[in-house]
Amino acid sequence: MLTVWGRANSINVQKAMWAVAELGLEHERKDVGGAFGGLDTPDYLAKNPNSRVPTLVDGDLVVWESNVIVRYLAAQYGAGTLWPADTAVRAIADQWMEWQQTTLLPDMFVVFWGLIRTPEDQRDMAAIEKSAANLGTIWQMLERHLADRPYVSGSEFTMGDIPVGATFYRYHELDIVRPNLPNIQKWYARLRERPAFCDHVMLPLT
Ligand SMILES: N[C@@H](CCC(=O)N[C@@H](CS)C(=O)NCC(=O)O)C(=O)O
Repeated sequence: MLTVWGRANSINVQKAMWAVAELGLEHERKDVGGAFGGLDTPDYLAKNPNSRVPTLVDGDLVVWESNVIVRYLAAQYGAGTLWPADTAVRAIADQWMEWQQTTLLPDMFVVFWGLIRTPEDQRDMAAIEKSAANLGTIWQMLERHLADRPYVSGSEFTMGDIPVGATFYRYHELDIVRPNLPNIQKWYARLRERPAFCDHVMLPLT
């Protein structure tokens, strides 16, 4: 049985859990991180010296970094579904997974932490508004990409939808100014039809 270590309100844990649920894998999730603590114990550090969540344990394999966990689960258990058989399709899925970490995340971090996890009187609203404006531009890239395909890597839902899908949920829920993103909204409606997305990602922002 798989074990996912990490609190349910972490976006990085949510990506792993969304993949686990899409694949219907028997699993347990153990609460660590955030208010649960436990990331600096010798036992946890032996599994994850990066002292972050999530960590996946699958038999003898211990692996961390959320997008790597999603890729591993897809490759190991989702050949032809989450893990596209066609390497060209897989490259596009991979591309948007990397984009989520390298391009979306920095500004998402500023806005999410600023508005959700920082007391109102300590917020740097200038930084939050600047990052929110940047995000409006950044999301337009995916908006254009989705103009002629229903999912991130083409005609089918794959691992490529998971990191950006989890991030878009948060972006959509935040109290910020957003541009009109009709293609993304149609894709987001498709994601909301997936029970795994609703159960593991569409949680209150805390
Ligand atoms: N690049 C890592 C980042 C992991 C990370 O920063 N996780 C956050 C939660 S989203 C964390 O562990 N924070 C400390 C905590 O939960 O106590 C990944 O994608 O897995």
